[in-house]
Amino acid sequence: MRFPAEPFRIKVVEPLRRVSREEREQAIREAGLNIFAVAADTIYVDLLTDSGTSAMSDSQWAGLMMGDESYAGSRNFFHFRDAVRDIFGFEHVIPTHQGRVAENLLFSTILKPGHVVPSNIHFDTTRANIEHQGAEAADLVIDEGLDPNALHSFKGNLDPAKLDRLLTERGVDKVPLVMITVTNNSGGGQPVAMANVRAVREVCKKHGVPLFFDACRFAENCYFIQQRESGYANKSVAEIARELFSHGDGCTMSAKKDGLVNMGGFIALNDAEWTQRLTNLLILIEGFPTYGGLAGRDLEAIARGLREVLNEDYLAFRIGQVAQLGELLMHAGVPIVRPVGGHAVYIDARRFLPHVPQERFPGQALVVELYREFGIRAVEVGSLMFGHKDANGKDVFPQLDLVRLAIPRRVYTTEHMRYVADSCIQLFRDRDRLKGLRITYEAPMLRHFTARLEEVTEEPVAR
Ligand code: P70
Repeated sequence: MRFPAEPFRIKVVEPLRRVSREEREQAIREAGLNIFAVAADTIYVDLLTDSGTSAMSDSQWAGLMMGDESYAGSRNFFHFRDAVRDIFGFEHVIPTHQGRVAENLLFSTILKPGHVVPSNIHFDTTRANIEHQGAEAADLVIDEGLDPNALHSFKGNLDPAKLDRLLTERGVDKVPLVMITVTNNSGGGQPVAMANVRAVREVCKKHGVPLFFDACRFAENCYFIQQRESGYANKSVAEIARELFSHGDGCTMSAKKDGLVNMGGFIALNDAEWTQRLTNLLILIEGFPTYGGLAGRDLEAIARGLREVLNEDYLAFRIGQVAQLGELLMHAGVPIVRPVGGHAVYIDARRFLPHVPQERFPGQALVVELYREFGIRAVEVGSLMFGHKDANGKDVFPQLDLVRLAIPRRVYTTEHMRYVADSCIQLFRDRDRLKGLRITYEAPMLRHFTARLEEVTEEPVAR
């Protein structure tokens, strides 16, 4: 497929050291076959995450020099607040140092044990912050959103009928807000349609419940609306964003994604009373309301990044680059989740390694081999990340074992992507030699970050 070439040129370069296969072999062994424990310096193409890994523009770097580090009333706060107000349309803007703090502030202010918060699919940190309050996180994505092969233009949509049922059954007193994650990261970076947001809004209105967005990848979502939803082809992405957020009462945001910065986040909302309560807690845990855990220069970089991310030449390149990686893999028969989402390509590890059963972590086996052979870092989103033992000590596995190739923004060239595609294709041809893994150490929670594993040499038990 063709897509617009990079709408930027390179002014500063960060050299990449190519290390030998032997060096990588040693590094991954010492890391206990856990990619999180490998030194980033030994990686050639790092696709662990698109979060906090963007390249800033010359304007953003220049903005850093304009940082006003006054404790209160920094000029950069006003630039930041005005950018958020212009783009999202919410009145009150509360800076935080990253997305999960915005979530923590919001949920610890308004949630009580027994509450339930519906979303299309909550991102892990969002779910964890809800559960931390003794509340329940309910995922109500449309059925197609859970099927890796269902071709649907807006697989991130929240099912309004499921939402209506939940609100009727639980009662509005138990549901202080509804959320929509754009794009739906946990479902593969799939977009949500404007029509769906309107339908969800109607259900919320009927029951009198506020609607919030997890806005991390809002520009990518709005670009998909422009490209795919009827009635939006002639609207700018900025106009679409304004319309999208006009249906909500507020949002949480990790600016590490579509803010095009390496650190930062915020909450934006219209309700003055909630703002007051959130601000009181902000001062306790993050800082004064005009900096919220960030330096003045960081606020300036976010203000500029939020405006830049709406540039449509950038978005056409960005979405095209990710889509092209997906197409190269698909054409070679590598099983991936379809359609390709906004920020990442997901490989279906169970179909890639059908001879490795789920209890032998096919996704992680693939991640280890991509690093060992090619110096590429991906992340497992499957049995290692989500598997756990039930009350009887029996293993419970998720439906899907995926490997995510998340693409940092404005960082890698098209040739890097071709290298990634060629490497995955070569590995696919050699897949029969890959072995399953077994855990030798695991922590009681969030085990994937610190687990240690080893290769299993004997034949896996037949199931
Ligand atoms: C990712 C990172 C972060 C995130 C998100 C959504 C929809 C909130 C947050 C939290 C996390 C990650 C995963 C694997 C490896 C490295 C990092 N997503 N909502 O890559 O924001 O990180 O700023 O607290 O996607 O998907 P923050």
